[in-house]
Amino acid sequence: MPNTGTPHEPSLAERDPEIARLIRDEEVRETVKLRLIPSENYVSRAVLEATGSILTNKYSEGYAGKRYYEGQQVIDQVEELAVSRLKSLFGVEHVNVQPYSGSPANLAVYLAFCQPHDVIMGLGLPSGGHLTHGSSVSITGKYFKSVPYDVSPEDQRIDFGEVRRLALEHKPKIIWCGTTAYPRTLDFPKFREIADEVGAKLCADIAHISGLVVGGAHPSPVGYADVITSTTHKTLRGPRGGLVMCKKEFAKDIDRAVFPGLQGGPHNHTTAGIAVAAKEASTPEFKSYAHAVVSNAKVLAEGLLSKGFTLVTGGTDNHLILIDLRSKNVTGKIAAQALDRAGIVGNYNAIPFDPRKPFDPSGFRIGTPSITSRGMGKDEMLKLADVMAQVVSAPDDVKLIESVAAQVKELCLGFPPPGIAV
Ligand code: DSN
Repeated sequence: MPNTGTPHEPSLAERDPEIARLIRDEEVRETVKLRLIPSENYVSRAVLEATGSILTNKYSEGYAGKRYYEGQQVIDQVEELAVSRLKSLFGVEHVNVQPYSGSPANLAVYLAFCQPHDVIMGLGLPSGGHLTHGSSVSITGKYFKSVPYDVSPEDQRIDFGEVRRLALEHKPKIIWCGTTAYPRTLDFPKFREIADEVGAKLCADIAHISGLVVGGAHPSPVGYADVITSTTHKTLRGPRGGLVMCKKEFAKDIDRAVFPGLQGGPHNHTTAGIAVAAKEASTPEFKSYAHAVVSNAKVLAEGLLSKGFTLVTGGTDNHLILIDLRSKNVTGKIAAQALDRAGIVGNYNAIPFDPRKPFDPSGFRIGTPSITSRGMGKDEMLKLADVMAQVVSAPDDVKLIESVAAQVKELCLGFPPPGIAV
């Protein structure tokens, strides 16, 4: 049982009823709505307990056995357990579990391997890349010379001809392979070939797919990438945090970059939550979950196609679907807001070569990690495609949206999410 304080201490509800009520409101929202944002998920009760523990009280700059504060008898064990579980889960030689999230994990990679103004390459943001892979609005596009590669206009898949041509021309220090809005399998061997040809380090950012990778539902970059980064809270189903994994030869550079290069004390309560998530992710049940995430996404994609939706790349290989709403004559924002009112929560998103602006783009991004964590399957995916089509074709129809919201709520109540007492 978690320590809930001494009996004379007020509970959260007594001490701060406003925050207690807001947490309860969010629990209700996460229960009665279909959460389709592909980077979100539900953590288990066990992960929640570890993350909400008194381990938040301790400072522990440094690494196990080499800390700058005394009193690490317990924290060293927590971090060592997290690291050893992650090493065997991913099959890697070294793990740093201290990055506060995915962006700091990626910044640590730059700090370890690059000097300011070095050339770096990553998938462009409009093609489904991440801000920290060299976007001009990110520090990574300001402090480094970013040469983005894109997807092909023909099939909207990564254009390896262009990756190779740009790499040969610009000789990047690092090449990122990683995505936030790309529905297809990443070809790590192909990236490796190009990185070898130009002497670049290959950095795989598997934040979105790390749960699929460890569950065997997406190929692993291990053995191809020099460095692998990830968040811990997406398909991996841990608390919000970050990881950098690498070969032993880069361990010192990566560790120095994370601390003292970028961060101070690690968030030990998060480390404990990640350790629990790593234990959960090593089970056969998690493997089934990872495969179910992908099969649900495929069924949902087929359902959407049958309702006349256009999907970027024509479908999905992973947990994510990017809808091009132009054929439905509605913008991403209008569709996203109408669907949210109907209890179907995704995010408006740019599509490749989007003629519209990023704040009001043509696409809508959804994914199946959260609804699969609730145990939903094929029937629910087909129902979802059906109600999505209804809402998108009449985003101003208040009566329809109320009716869909009621159906969604009923559906959701049949699939209680992990970690939330209904
Ligand atoms: N914000 C994350 C996502 O939604 O994909 C990426 O960092």
